[in-house]
Amino acid sequence: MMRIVLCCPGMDATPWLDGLRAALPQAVLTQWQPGDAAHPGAGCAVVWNPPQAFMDAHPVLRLIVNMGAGVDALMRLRLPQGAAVLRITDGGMAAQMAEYACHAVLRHFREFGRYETEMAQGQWRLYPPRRHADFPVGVMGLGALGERVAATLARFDFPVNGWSRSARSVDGVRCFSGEAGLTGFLAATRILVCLLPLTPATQDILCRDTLQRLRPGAYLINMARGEHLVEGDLIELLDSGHMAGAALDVFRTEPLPAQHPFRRHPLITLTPHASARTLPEESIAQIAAKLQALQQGLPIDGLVDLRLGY
Ligand code: NDP
Ligand code: OXD
Repeated sequence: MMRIVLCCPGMDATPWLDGLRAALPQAVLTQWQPGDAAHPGAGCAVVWNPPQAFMDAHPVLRLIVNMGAGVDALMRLRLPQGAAVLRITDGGMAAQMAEYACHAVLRHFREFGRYETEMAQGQWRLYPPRRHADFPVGVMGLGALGERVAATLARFDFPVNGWSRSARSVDGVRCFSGEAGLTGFLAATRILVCLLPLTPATQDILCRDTLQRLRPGAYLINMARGEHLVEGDLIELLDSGHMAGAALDVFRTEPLPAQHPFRRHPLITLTPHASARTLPEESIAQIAAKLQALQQGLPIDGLVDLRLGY
């Protein structure tokens, strides 16, 4: 019998408990709360932002299932020796990421923000049409989310570049990879979309050195993690005129403090970590299907490479 312990402090666990119990009737599912002792016999944990105390209480876990796509918070913990980590792949988030990226790219490219402001001021002014060829987009990260975003943007006739760690091929996308590919990728890109996992190799990657290698009038869309971006560098490059704007969904400190300079910067558009919401129904179905496949010895995707951290 499979014993599963759920740990997601600060979240409403009810839909997850009900959904996992319905999808895995043969499993015994309990919820761990901060202050609890170990739940004996649990070999599998389903977690979101668990504290270190949870891991310390469960040294015999064999599998840790992350309730979201990004495992950076888990990677900061000391995990039980030998435990594998599994994460959500897509789970309905790729379509949401494509919606967010297309909205941000089109809003910038078509100058809708400027028109809205000027109409509200009583003006009526048209700007010359822009050419897609002058606004090449570059997507950093061509995984479950980035690949969908890149392919969707290509359908709007933007030239689209993609960058990943290993070499990839995506229809309609000019693909670059590794450190060696970064220079060409940045030089070919004006609108930069970040969908990288947060790892030691990608932390602070959106800094002065990379952002200033983008084409002049660059625009940044960060939907991945706040720690990818060196915030002060972005503000300097916006104020110097090298960059034309940014749409930011994730921040080094969340919630974003009310007094943060991003809040009032005229060239920055903000959302509260809303670019892709976790969809419990889809995620539960995916977790249940993966646990059943594992029990039958079938291959699954979404196993995290603990050395790479994603
Ligand atoms: P994946 O693991 O499927 O894809 C990651 C991609 O990044 C891969 O293409 C990978 O390369 C590439 N990559 C990783 N490290 C490097 C590196 N050092 N240099 C170049 N490329 C690299 O992740 P997902 O697409 O599922 O998710 C991406 C991130 O999105 C998550 O980690 C999470 O942080 C964020 N996210 C944000 C949400 C939000 O609401 N804002 C919601 C969900 C996720 P390769 O193909 O070679 O492996
Ligand atoms: C995730 C997130 O990684 O919600 O799933 O950010």
